[in-house]
Amino acid sequence: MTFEELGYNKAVNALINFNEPDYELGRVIIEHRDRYSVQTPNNTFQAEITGGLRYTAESKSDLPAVGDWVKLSVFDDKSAVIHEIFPRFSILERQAVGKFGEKQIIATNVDVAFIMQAVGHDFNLNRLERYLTVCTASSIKPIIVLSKIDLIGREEINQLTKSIKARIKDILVYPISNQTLSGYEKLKKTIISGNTYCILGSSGVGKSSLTNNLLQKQKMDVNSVSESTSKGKHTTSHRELIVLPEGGVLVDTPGMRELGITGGSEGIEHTFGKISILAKNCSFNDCKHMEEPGCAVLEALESGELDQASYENYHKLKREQAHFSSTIAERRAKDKKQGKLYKRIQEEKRKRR
Ligand SMILES: Nc1nc2c(ncn2[C@@H]2O[C@H](COP(=O)(O)OP(=O)(O)OP(=O)(O)O)[C@@H](O)[C@H]2O)c(=O)[nH]1
Ligand SMILES: [Mg+2]
Ligand SMILES: [Zn+2]
Repeated sequence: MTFEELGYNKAVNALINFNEPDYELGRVIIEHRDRYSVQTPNNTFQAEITGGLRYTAESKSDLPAVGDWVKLSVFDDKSAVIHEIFPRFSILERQAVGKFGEKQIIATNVDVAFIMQAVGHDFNLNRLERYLTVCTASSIKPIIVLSKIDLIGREEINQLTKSIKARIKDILVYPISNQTLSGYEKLKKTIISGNTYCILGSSGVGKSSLTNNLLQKQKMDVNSVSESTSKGKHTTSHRELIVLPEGGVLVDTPGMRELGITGGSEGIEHTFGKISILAKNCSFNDCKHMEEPGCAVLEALESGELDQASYENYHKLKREQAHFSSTIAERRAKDKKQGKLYKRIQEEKRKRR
């Protein structure tokens, strides 16, 4: 295997200048409870992190994640220690489930995300906009994959594709079937050596089925129970980075029930490009498009030029993002205050000595 086959491309090279004879460069392919599987061109290592790395980590984001390029010292042909995590050119992250104001990394150094939705009851435009927002906020190119098209007719497939394009500008949509392999040739053309792809989507849409088909091996477990009885059951329980035989690196992920928005508002502005463009014609620069006079967004809504559901989703994601940012700010302020208090106590102790 070469570094390129492992996903080392221009974007990575711009951030890493690795030239240390005593160490090896590797990529984290699986995150276990207390260790990591790290792949190098010649070997797969089970690696722990140095104590230093563990103690200086201020949050989980400072620890290795699937997709990271790391500096390794090797013990034997199986075990190694991670000394350093190299800067990431992209971080795919969401709000940690049940922990407001905390982030959870899904994968790093990802070039393209396949946002997968199955035709039928999984299909949901609001959720597509949410996934797109998360991807564009992380500078990851999103591609929509519509799966299970063997279950519907051609006409219906065209309708779904049309409804996506009507709401979301400049987006690639690939309808596929993991069963008949219809649409595979087109999708495969987007996968190129040196790039890393991540498959995102709800449980049961066919992420692992796609992974196995591209890998030409039954590596990932696929749900074998009929859909009606397997509701809410997740088949894939961990993220794994997989090197494809025909080039490209793929990260299969467990189905996600929630994809909480983090980060800034650029992702939202980009996803809702239509609103951003309209907003330029609002009377007020800081128009919130709620009830202001001379609001071009509200006018477009009135005339039917802008979709009502998309407008409502825009505000929903905006509120969520603002809430997340303020929680982060509060947390930082609290940490800072506690830090100051701690310092003062230490100083007073010293004086008393
Ligand atoms: N008819 C049809 N069924 C499919 C297709 N793709 C996957 N399935 C079936 O859907 C079920 C779920 O597929 P998986 O590949 O396990 O789905 P997943 O997205 O990996 O699910 P999680 O790992 O739980 O997130 C399995 O029974 C598959 O056989 C498809 O294109 N058409
Ligand atoms: Mg799976
Ligand atoms: Zn406005």
